[in-house]
Amino acid sequence: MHNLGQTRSSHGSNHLLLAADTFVRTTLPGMTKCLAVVHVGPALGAKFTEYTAEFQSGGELGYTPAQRFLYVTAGTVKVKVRGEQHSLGARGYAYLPEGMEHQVIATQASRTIVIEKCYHRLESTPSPQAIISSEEAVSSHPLQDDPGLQIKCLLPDKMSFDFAVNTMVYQPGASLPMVEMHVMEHGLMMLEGGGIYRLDNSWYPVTAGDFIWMGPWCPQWFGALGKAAAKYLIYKDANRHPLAGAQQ
Ligand code: UGY
Ligand code: MN
Repeated sequence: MHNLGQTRSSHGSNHLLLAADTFVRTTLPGMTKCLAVVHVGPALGAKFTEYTAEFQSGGELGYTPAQRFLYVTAGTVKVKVRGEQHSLGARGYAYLPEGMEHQVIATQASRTIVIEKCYHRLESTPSPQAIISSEEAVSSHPLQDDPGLQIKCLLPDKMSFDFAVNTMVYQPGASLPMVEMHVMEHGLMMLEGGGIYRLDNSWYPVTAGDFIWMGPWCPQWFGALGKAAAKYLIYKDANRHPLAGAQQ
């Protein structure tokens, strides 16, 4: 039905909310039988890019010059790396370090969230190794002792990683315990349920399928609504000095 120009999508000075009705598909270099919905990237001031890859059976991602993290939301993909082949189903994920040759091929119609970031190496810290895993294999912990808000950290808590990717699950009525304002930026994909997201000075109703970008120090808060848990996958930069990358 024609929506008369209405959408929940919104573009603020330090945040972006993209509802699925405004997604535009494109092909990135090297992709075959695969379309990308690019949610955020340096064109907006972000220091990473995040996109949804929608594969036909046999579809494949192209080359990236950066680190790549992928999380499967539907279907099954094969990740070929270091001469091995791994099959990832829904909630499976992979971290591929910068410069590590690999292939990602869908074995059926599939959808993955892809995060890519140029690596910021720390002198005297070895670069991270590839990780192939599944969310089920990761244990959760509550945020600030609230059992209604559970976090899973999908990447190791090590200085060699310059970003983190977590899942956060809120029982109905659970919320962030404070309005956060921090140097890190976020890319967030709502995976299940919904609620109200405060971004800067606006409060948005959000639901599964929405994408949110929060720039550095964007005021942020979330409360889950409805009768089922709300869950999101969230990226944040991590473990680097705030002056890293600044011009002399
Ligand atoms: O890790 C975080 O900064 C997270 N608590 N932020 C968020 O959920 N908006
Ligand atoms: Mn945050």
